[in-house]
Amino acid sequence: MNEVLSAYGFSANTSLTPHGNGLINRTWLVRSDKGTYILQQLNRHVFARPQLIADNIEMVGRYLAAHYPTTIFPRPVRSLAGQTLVDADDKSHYRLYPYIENSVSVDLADTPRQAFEAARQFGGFTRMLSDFPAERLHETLPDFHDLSLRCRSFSESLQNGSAQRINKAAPLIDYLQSQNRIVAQYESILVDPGFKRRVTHHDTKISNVLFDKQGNGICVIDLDTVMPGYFISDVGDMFRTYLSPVTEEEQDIDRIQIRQEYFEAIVKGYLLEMHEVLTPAEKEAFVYAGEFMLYMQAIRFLTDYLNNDIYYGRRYEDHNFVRARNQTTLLQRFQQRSPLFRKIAAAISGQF
Ligand code: GN1
Ligand code: MG
Repeated sequence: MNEVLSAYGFSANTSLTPHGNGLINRTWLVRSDKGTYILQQLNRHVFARPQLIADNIEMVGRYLAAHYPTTIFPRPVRSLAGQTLVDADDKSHYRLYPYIENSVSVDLADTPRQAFEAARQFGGFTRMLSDFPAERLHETLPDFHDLSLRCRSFSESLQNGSAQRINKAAPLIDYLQSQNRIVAQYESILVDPGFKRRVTHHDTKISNVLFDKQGNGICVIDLDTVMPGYFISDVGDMFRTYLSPVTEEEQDIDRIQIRQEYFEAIVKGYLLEMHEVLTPAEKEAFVYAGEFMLYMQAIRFLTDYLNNDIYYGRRYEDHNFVRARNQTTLLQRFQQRSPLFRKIAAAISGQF
């Protein structure tokens, strides 16, 4: 770590404290005599080509600076040698961001207003970039939200995974396999000219938005997975992570619930920015967005469970089983509300 800190010119009396709770990268708050920063170590098994991320951030940053000069967009701090990524001896890559003073981040949405503000930030991000040619961005994680591919990986884990775990997860496996119309609908979106490939964030959890002390959204952060994609990824991941009062880590399924006011807040906040950008076909797909992301996350956790936790890791024996069961329960509870939510989304959309 010292070699990394000295690459940025930090002195010996610099303190590092772990920050946030992402599953993939490692993050620290850096306090130094030069000021406060955020340092991140990119997971080199997941992001095999970190230079692509740095290029994307540069392209997006330049476009926003030229077209929306007042927008806040945290760009990486360069090392003394002028690099945006610093290589360490252990082959991992680090980058540094300025810490935005007076910003607040939240780990779990606990008011509908936070959900609204976050949705507005993610919607605003895609809207500001709606004239930027999305295909110019690199796919930092190829096929990241390709549901067909995730299903094939799930099928492979049923062939080659742990027999004991397959047995234990049988009810979850049966339910998820019975829902393959969610995959069929995704495949029809791929060939539907009404769905556009847009600049999509792909990780819209609430901790990826910074708020000010009054609770207004300031900006979105964590641009590792900004790539061309569909709006259902961003809206769906907001439903997945803001609708329930408990996270994907919750073991007690009775506590997993769907909060209707949060659904309304996300649709309103997102449409406030995106109503002129989204096509009619996309506006009809809000509820599908939730099913898409919940289904994908349920099968990703379950696949990893069957493959003995090689991707997400685990802190206890059945951790990924618990996560998969949590996401499957949330999917089922979301589906129970779908007819009502379709009406609500259509009504909100009609207000713009
Ligand atoms: C990972 O690292 P984190 O927590 O931001 C994953 C997301 C999942 C999420 C589930 C690159 O995100 O796709 O939705 O875990 N990111 C990657 O918690 O796989
Ligand atoms: Mg992330």
